[in-house]
Amino acid sequence: MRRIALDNDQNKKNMNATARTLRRRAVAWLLAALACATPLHAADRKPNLLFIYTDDQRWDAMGVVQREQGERARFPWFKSPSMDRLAAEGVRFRNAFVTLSLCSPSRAAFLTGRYNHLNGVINNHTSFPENSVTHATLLRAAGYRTAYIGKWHMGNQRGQRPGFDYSASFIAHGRYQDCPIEINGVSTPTKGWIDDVSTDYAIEWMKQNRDRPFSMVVGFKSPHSPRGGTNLPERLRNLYAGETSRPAPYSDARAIFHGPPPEGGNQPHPLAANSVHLDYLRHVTGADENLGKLLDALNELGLSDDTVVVYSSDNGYYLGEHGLGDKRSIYEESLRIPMLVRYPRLFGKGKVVDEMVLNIDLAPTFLDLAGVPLPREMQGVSWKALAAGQKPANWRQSFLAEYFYENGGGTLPPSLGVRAVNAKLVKYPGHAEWTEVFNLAADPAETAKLNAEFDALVKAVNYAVPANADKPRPSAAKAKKRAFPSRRNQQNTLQRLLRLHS
Ligand SMILES: [Ca+2]
Repeated sequence: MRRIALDNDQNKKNMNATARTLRRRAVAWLLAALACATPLHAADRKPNLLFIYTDDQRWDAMGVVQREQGERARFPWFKSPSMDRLAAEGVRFRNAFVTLSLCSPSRAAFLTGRYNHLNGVINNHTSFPENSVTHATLLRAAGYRTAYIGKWHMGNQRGQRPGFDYSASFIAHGRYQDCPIEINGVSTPTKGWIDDVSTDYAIEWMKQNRDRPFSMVVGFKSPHSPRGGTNLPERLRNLYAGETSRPAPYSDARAIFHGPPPEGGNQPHPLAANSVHLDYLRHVTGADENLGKLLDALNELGLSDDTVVVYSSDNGYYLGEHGLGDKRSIYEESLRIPMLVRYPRLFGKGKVVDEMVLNIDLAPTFLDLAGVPLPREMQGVSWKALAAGQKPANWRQSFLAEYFYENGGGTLPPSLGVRAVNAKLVKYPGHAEWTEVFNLAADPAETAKLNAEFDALVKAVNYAVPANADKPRPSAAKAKKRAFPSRRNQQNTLQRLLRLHS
């Protein structure tokens, strides 16, 4: 071994110079190592935003909710491993609602953050206004790449989806098998089950856009009718065979607008049938499988930590409760939606939040997460702080629910309601005799109306359901004459009513 002499000045100088060089190299290496350990985009990059929503999935069509409900669960054997995974890795909102329980209006509300009487889409026959301000238009202006994949369904609108750089989407309801889709407006044939196809397009687009912040919406067609048989992929057609759902509770508590039962008694609604439930849940399982594929793709692309994933549905669904099927009216089964959120950099794991969140909150939340200022026109509120485990002061205690007459909407009347934390008031314009008030804390099934007491209170406080809860505040001069009460008055009225029954 070669010995190095260390006993003269030159050697000492050489040693000092070598030490300095080594120190410089060590510092340089350390900096390089730190840079590698912390990718540039992780600290500074804005999060990706991925919103996945189904069509007509009621809030309890999730395995995690069925288990939570125990004896009250209607489908205790139902499994949704991907939704459960998202709930375990993120936050589940247990009180999530739409402001209008119908497909196109809710889709427009998710995009605009605005109530439907303001965003221009109040029925299923209206195209989304091309000049609308949405989370997509604002995020695109802030440097995001934006994409819309899958079901859009606002009227028969076709063409490039407004506000999105890229779209792969079908017209209206499309069909479950071999559905032609429009790639940036150009009709293209596809093979296979539509939600599988949409997922493939979504994953491919994420791969191509992984290097810069993106915002993507994926709309599944499931579990919207027509369901079952060849509307399902072969792999799901016999799933849950032999299982039985629990009967619809309070099916005899008929919706007020349907009047008393006919002679001979109540006939169950066709959507109360077990075979309907099995097909419905097979479709939800198909959506769950594709949610799983999207989550796996995020993992494989190394994007899971940097992507906010939100999973929800465009409206709830009756399966026989109140003698009803489908949606539209504003009892709980129709108004409630699933809402799961995951963002490991900011939100906790396996958390639940009970504050009320709405479909109109999605756009403000996405903008908030991306650091984009919120436009005044949005009535929704960002739930970023809620999902991060904070308790924002003055979080909403009530919201307006609405439904408007539509051609083809059947016999359902327009309705306006105020849904508060523990109470609900529903008015049916032109039918004062149908007014309903429920104490949700004592009667979550909405079976016992408290109208008489409410009438007395209405007289006492000059209360009326707001025709438009989001009109600008009246000026001071007009305030005395205002036609609708303030939010505080709405809440006070309901609270006083509840106190009478506590
Ligand atoms: Ca729907």
